[in-house]
Amino acid sequence: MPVQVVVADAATHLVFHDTSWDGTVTLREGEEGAGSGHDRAGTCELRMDGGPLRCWVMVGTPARVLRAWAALTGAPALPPAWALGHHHARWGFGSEQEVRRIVSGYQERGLPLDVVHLDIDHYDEHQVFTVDQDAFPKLPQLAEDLRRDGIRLVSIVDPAVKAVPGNAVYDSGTAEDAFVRDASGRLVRGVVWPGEAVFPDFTHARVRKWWGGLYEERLGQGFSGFWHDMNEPTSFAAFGESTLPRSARHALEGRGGDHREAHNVYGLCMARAGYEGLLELAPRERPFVFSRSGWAWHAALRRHLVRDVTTGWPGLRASLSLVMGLGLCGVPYSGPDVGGFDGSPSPELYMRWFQLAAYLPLFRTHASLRAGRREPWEFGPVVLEHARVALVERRRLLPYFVTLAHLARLTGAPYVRPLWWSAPEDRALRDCEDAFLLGDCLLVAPVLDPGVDRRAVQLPRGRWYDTATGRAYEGPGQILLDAPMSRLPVLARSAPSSPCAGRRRAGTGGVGTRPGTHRGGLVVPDTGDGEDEPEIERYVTRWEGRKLVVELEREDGMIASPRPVRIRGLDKGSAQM
Ligand code: NBV
Repeated sequence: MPVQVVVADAATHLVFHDTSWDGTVTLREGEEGAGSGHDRAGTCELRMDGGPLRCWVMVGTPARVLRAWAALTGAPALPPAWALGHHHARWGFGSEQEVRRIVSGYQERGLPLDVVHLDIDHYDEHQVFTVDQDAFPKLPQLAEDLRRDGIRLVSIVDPAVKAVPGNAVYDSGTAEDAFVRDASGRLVRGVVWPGEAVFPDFTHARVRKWWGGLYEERLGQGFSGFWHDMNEPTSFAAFGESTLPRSARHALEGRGGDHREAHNVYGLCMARAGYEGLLELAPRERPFVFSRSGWAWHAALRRHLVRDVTTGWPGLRASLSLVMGLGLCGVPYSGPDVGGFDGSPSPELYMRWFQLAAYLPLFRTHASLRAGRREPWEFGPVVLEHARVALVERRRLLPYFVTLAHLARLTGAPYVRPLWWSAPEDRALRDCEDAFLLGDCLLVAPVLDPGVDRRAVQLPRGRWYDTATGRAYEGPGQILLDAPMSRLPVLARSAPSSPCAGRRRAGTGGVGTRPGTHRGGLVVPDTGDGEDEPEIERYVTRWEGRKLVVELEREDGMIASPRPVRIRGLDKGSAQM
């Protein structure tokens, strides 16, 4: 994604090098003139293999820059509320019984679970848009039973189509002339999971329309969401590049061109095909399509997964920078495979990953075919109890995540923001990559190294409350906080209010607030799905003598809060609602 965000004393700016060709961006650091006043500016050198030399520059505060970026490329899509809960995936569930066993494992232990993902092993011989009838003979029934328990099913969708007559997708794609060809008109064949395969040319509107219609089969099986994988596109190769040949031809929306130009936008165009198909097939539901591969344009489709992150402490650290980086590039919804894709994490690594991901937009445990287990109860009773705390907290914060999803759609601001988001002039914050802001209200300080039970946290300006102890700290500055295995340090900013679920399972819930002066917070009371535009609620807190008053601001004035309000950091009785 050729997007570059620069934070400097003068201002923040975003540069988008608007071409999908391959290229390099070389950044050279400037030099400070050691008091001589002759500072040498840094430089950015761009070399592209082709395409127009076109770039867009947006300047201002980080929030303004991201707002301009969203205005240019479109608003990020709004996920259905269920997609902001906890997802559990595995390559190799292998059967309906195993899926039911895992789901019961969550339920019997009282662990919240919202989504289960089926990987390529549920396909018939790895063929997309099919089901292995031996292992999953009653998939619609399974989907219905899970749905009754508030759990959605997500299906993996790979673009490669088995090149064999009799495969319904191959046959209909052939009739549609949907597959990528070479310059002499022959089909480009590759090798992927189902064996010899061909690839739809998603850069053609007609092909997208055909592909989008294929999701009807998935909806009929009871799936609610879709996970696009292998869409770089990947084609296995013993040597050379594991993708289509550079000479493969693509429609490129009628202009015509080759894979050098189409490669980077292939995943994006596939997402568009799925998204638009779903909008037509199920117009009353928000399409949930997330993708391993994507590109910078067409923000409505920008929803990503951090791919196959390696199990290990460096992988955990990388997960956070990837989610934060994607957010700054206009992809606000993403998340890693908790525990890492391969191998077997230690209980400590698993726990710390789980705790971090509970505060990231996509919260998904997942692992490879031969990797160790990722269920919270597989790491012993202590980890299980700590995982429960993280899962319950995530559910409590669901209305906050829903609000952040709306704010991302309306303003382009990512849910997960670097600490310098509202104070880019604070150089100490600019150096800090091991903590983040979740919206305006929360500062999360994950543990990213083994053997840590206390960590330094760099605070932005303002008053911050430790959510575990209630103790207040004044920023800017650095503090040391306890980070026992049972929890991560999380601080709440004074004054803004954040929506939290009360005892009810999800929904809009109540408002949690902390004392401050004349500050407010936003709550978006969303129905969870569909396209209805909810009215944004703005809450304001103010002191009235020794009483803290929380009110809802409306066009005709202020009214008492219509929602239950929980005040932290105050003696009982000193708040009025
Ligand atoms: O579909 C199998 C895997 C999937 O589990 C993983 O999450 C993807 O990123 N997929 C890659 C293909 C296998 C790659 C080794």
